[in-house]
Amino acid sequence: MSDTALRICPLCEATCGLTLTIEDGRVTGARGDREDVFSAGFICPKGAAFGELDGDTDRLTGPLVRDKDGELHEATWAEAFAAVEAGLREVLDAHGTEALGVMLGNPNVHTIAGALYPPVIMQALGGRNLYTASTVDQMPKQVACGYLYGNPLAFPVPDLDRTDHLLVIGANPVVSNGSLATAADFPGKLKALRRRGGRLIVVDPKRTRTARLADRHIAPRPGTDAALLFAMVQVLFEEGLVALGELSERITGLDELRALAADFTPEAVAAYCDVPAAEIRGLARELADADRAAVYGRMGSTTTEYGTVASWLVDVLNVLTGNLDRPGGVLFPQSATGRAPRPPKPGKGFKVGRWHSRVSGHPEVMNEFPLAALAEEIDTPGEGRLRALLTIAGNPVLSAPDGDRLDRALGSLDFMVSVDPYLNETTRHAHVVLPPPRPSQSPHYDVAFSRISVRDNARYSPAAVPLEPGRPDESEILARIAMVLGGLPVDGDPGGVDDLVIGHGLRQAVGDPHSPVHGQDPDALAGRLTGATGYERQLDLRLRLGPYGEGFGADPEGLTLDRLKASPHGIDLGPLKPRLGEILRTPSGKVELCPAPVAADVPRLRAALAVRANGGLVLIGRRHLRSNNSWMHNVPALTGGSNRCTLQVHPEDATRLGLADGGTAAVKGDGGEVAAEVEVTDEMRPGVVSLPHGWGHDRPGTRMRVAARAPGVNVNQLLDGSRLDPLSGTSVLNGFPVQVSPA
Ligand SMILES: Nc1nc2c(c(=O)[nH]1)N[C@H]1C(S)=C(S)[C@@H](COP(=O)(O)OP(=O)(O)OC[C@H]3O[C@@H](n4cnc5c(=O)[nH]c(N)nc54)[C@H](O)[C@@H]3O)O[C@H]1N2
Ligand SMILES: Nc1nc2c(c(=O)[nH]1)N[C@H]1C(S)=C(S)[C@@H](COP(=O)(O)OP(=O)(O)OC[C@H]3O[C@@H](n4cnc5c(=O)[nH]c(N)nc54)[C@H](O)[C@@H]3O)O[C@H]1N2
Ligand code: SF4
Ligand SMILES: [Mo]
Repeated sequence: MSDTALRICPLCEATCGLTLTIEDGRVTGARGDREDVFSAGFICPKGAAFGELDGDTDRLTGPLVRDKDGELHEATWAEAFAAVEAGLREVLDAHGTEALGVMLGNPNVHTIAGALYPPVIMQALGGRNLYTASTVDQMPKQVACGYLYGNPLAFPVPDLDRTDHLLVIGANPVVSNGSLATAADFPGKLKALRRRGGRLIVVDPKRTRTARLADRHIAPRPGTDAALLFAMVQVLFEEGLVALGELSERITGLDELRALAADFTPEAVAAYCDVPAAEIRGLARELADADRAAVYGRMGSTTTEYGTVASWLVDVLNVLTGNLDRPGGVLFPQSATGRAPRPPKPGKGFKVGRWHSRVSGHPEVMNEFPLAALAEEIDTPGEGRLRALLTIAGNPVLSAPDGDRLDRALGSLDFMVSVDPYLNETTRHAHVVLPPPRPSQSPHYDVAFSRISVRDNARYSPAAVPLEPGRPDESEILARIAMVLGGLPVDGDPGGVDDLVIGHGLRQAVGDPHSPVHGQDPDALAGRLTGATGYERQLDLRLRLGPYGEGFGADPEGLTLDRLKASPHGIDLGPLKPRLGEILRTPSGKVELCPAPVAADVPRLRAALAVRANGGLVLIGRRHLRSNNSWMHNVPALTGGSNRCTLQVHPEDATRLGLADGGTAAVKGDGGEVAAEVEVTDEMRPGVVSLPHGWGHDRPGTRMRVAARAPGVNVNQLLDGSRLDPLSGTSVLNGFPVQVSPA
């Protein structure tokens, strides 16, 4: 018996709609859903392998619990939850809240459960030891947006369908399919931009697949983008090209910015960036000249030595050219599950450092400490040491600096719980592993990515394959953990967690004079929510009270979960619209163009300009279309073919270093040494080598048999965790020094 079901792909940020073929409860095929309102049939090899990934026989089907001899064995769900309760309670009772750390990994932004329950878990715990993948990723952008707009989650995204000029800084969307700019078929949109006469310019030390599509490719020395972007700002001021348009009344700090940029002339930065001054000047003039332009930066701009400064300057350029909050420029999406628009008002502004980490004194940023500091918080003795850890959808042994140290630290914990479908490099240390069901058995709504989509839309896929009786979904798993941390018995009704969240949300809404339900009875409103499960009722609440919602009767045509379910290919909510006024929550109520904490980091950059490059090699990362971070190397459909974990080296460097294509190189960094196969390619810029992350599947005690056969090496072993962007606590993963020699 074969059947089809629609499912939004959770495997990257593009959120493509898939049509799954299902036979006897197994996914036997996946193709693009041509009727999907957002992706219109686009699919990539990962989406096409959804069935293989979903049906991977190494996926855990039930929980694992560590016995007294230290061995993991299969257990019932009731036993596993009881073990979680006992283990966490013991640590918390003996050592207090601060003894438990929480690590949230990337797939949390790809699940409903990951969107709805981790905040409840953190609140129930009341602790200050949160670590996430953000500090090996986009945190610099969040900090920059926090200061500029007063809201660290307000990301302006490039209006890909309408722009005339796209300047890409350190992103490779033809391979990554886009990030912090959710667009299905990003490659197609870049081609369409060029077809309609627009320009694509890529700044990347490597001639990537995206760079090959571009009108122009500029290859700076890694880590120098902040200086290059500053020089563009300087040119805009110097040549009278600043054109704020309607933004002129809505910004502060223009004079301070001009003064700060004054000495970053193209000539002053050219040698540091290794880009001719005339080219930098040209970049600025072309940007100013374009009718509608967007500057867009990603990993190559954020995970660098000056990540926050570079991320800030990306937005500064959009402001100075009048392209912020304008069609064809960069705009703030309006998510259907976000808050309904509020009248503009000044906010409290963005602050970091409300508390500091125990060992290195890192400031908290958005309640988080740097992921790079997790190991030291566990293995450094003393009062307040982390003794227990909860990981949800994370594999920091491979994704964070110095995996060997973290690996040892995790092995020393009194108690560790992992919510993860695999027994991998990280979860192998857990005392209890709680696997979520397969993606085909999980519902989907992109709470996170609808905040950053290049076109507003709402799409919901219910689970395509029913859960086995007694099997908890990921929402229930996380709700039960929240119950333990909140002091409730773990075997109680997990729906109570949803009721609490819903009750809290409704009480806030009825007390809010701008809400359509102001003054109404929250219990009566709760009774009107539909949805078969707690998370569905939460979703219904968010949709109803959101910007497109029916507001419990206020707009009878508006969105509800039922309406969304009646549109299985999704609901298109139109192109992005200007809405800066609703976004701004800075103390001044304006875009604060020259925030003091960012300006305070500029002398560090200025000092770097004076230091001549020593000619040493630096390393950058890369991604592969058939992979995602560390967890897709166990699927034969996505891993066959030649070795992908190679050290890419420019021919000149290869000759100078005595490296042969196909030979082995020893690569050494602050944190250790790895040996990798050499791939000589002139796509690299001289002086720069590249190694992908997410590899190194050769540790014992994992259960990923395919991955273990071609383990690759862990690039993050080359780091010791000390190189951070100081404003965001984000690791420098791109542009760090290495030594390379034949092995
Ligand atoms: N050197 C270097 N390091 C990097 C990067 C780089 O470019 N270079 N990139 C960084 C970036 S951008 C990121 S986002 C991080 C990622 O860092 P992590 O989030 O730590 O790593 P992932 O490999 O994404 O691990 C995801 C984990 O979630 C599990 N998982 C998959 N699906 C689900 C699910 O539905 N539910 C649950 N509970 N678990 C699930 C997987 O089995 C895996 O254990 O890595 C960072 N590390
Ligand atoms: N196929 C695939 N897709 C993915 C992922 C994956 O692993 N595989 N991971 C997902 C995740 S978690 C994320 S965060 C996104 C990331 O999405 P992207 O940021 O688009 O992906 P990267 O490949 O990290 O691209 C970073 C680019 O920056 C360049 N770069 C490195 N250093 C510098 C520098 O100093 N300056 C400049 N200008 N450029 C530099 C690199 O050469 C690279 O081309 O991708 C997502 N999508
Ligand atoms: S591009 Fe991303 S969302 Fe689309 S099919 Fe591929 S992995 Fe899935
Ligand atoms: Mo990421």
